[in-house]
Amino acid sequence: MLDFSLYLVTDRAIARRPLVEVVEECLDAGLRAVQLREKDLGVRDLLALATSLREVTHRRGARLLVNDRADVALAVGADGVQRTHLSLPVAALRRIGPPAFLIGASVHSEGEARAAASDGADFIVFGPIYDTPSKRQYGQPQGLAALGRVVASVARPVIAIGGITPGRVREVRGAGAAGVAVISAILGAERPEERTKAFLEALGSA
Ligand code: TZP
Repeated sequence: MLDFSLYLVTDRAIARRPLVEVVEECLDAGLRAVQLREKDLGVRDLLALATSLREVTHRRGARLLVNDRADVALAVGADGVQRTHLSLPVAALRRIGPPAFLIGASVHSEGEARAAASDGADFIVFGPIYDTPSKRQYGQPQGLAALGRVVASVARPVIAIGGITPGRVREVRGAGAAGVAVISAILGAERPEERTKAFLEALGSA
């Protein structure tokens, strides 16, 4: 079981203020898990940002996962890695990670979700569920019915991503999602901490 239902995914280009500052406010509002996902950053800048995020998450007992870069995750003592189809396989991540290292798998189809679950990923992030400007490159939104099929086909928690807002949490949960992953609805908000609270209330974990 996951100990979080709201998973903030970073995109510093969307944040209206320095990313670490915004993430800290969200943590103070009750956020329990952050995924560092800054694909354009060189490894040293990524490491510096991961170090800062590790500090602010650790101070509040919150989770930090790093997208793709297991080396950076391990170097800063992050709780886990969020893998994509281009990342190290789950078995290799298990070998290099500490015993409780969390491995999330980002997938875009039911087949990928099944494969990730049978490889031993701890949880699945599936999307985009709705249309989202941040992810047009992944094609058409998959919708709630596809989310329901993924949930039914894997014995792992499934987190929904892509265009999620507090108002959509109920239907996403209704389709069986264990939680939601969010970029723009939080980071792009004028008051990210208020939006975080709105998500947590909608998720019933405020
Ligand atoms: N993977 C599928 S959709 C997406 C990712 C990383 C982007 C989600 O961003 P937003 O702004 O929460 O729709």
